Amino acid sequence: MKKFGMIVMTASLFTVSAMAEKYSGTISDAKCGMAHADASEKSMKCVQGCVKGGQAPVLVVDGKVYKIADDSKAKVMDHLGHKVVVDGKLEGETITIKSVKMPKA
Ligand SMILES: [Cu+2]
Repeated sequence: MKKFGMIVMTASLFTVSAMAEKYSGTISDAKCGMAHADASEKSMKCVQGCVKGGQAPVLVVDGKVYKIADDSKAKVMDHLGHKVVVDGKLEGETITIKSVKMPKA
């Protein structure tokens, strides 16, 4: 963790725009999108089912659906249907994820 912090600090000296940002949202799937942004148990089960069925996981933030970069998908597999705070970088419609946390209820 310490090493990571150093890298972030060093990087921020050069460019601010490349820094990761935090996004609060819900992990849903590409088929159901915003329909599952409520993080209810029913939504959770559907998202898990859809992703197992081959749908891509997505992040829903404030009613907008963002794709998750291919190399970041593994990071949300434990959080399908959950409300999460994602630390990552948004490029166009796709988010690259550094870390995923569940906010304290
Ligand atoms: Cu679904």
